[in-house]
Amino acid sequence: MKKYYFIGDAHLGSLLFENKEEHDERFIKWLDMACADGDEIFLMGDIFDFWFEFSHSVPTGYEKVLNALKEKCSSGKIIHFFCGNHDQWTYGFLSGLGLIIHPKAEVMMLNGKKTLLAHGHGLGEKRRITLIINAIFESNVCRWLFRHLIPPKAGIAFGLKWSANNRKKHINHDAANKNDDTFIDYYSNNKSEPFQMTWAKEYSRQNPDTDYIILAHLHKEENHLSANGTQIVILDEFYERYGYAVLDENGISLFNF
Ligand SMILES: [Mn+2]
Repeated sequence: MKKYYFIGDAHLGSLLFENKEEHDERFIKWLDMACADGDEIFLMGDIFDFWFEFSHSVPTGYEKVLNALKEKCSSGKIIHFFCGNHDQWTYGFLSGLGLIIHPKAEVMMLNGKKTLLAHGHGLGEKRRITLIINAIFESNVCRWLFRHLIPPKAGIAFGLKWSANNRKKHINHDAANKNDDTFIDYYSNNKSEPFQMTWAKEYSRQNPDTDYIILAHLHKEENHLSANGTQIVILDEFYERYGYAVLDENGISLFNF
């Protein structure tokens, strides 16, 4: 039986963090722990707050984290990288470190259990503006233009700002947290069921042989057993509560680092 570790939404490098280096260090410490104890590591998306590979350069400031990832891969550790909505623009650099890149959702057999894995953005999404933004981000034409026509320095600055503003907007929308300037996601206080959970329940209904569904993106931990017996797990974020999950012979367990 193998032991698998899962982590998502670390948002490394975010302009909203007071001490980015400290946050990077904590992520690397987690990686050390997970690699020492686990067989395979799953990075479930939005590990970076903005990752974009230009034709001749990649974002700076992530060197320590990238070196740590490269070192683990070189030592033979299997590390999966599921693209999130903040770090979906990779064109060979991250796979060059040894990471196994998954641009989309995947179904894998983990310890004989049928497991659906994805970052989770866009799944069951009904908000028009989010669908439009997702389509732009995924468009090959837009990606090519951004990679080749925008100077990398300006592109990265824009990306980090977009990311931080995005989060701030969600915070401001949330009346209960109007005065709270921390890194709280909109979904954390949204009363209705997240689209992703509704989507996952429907997926389980249509694919009742699915044992596990593991997602991230919502910045809020969920652990739900569907009517068909699928365990739906949504990972917590890794910047405040430092959530992560482990899958081994005892099933899935959720922890805080
Ligand atoms: Mn996300």
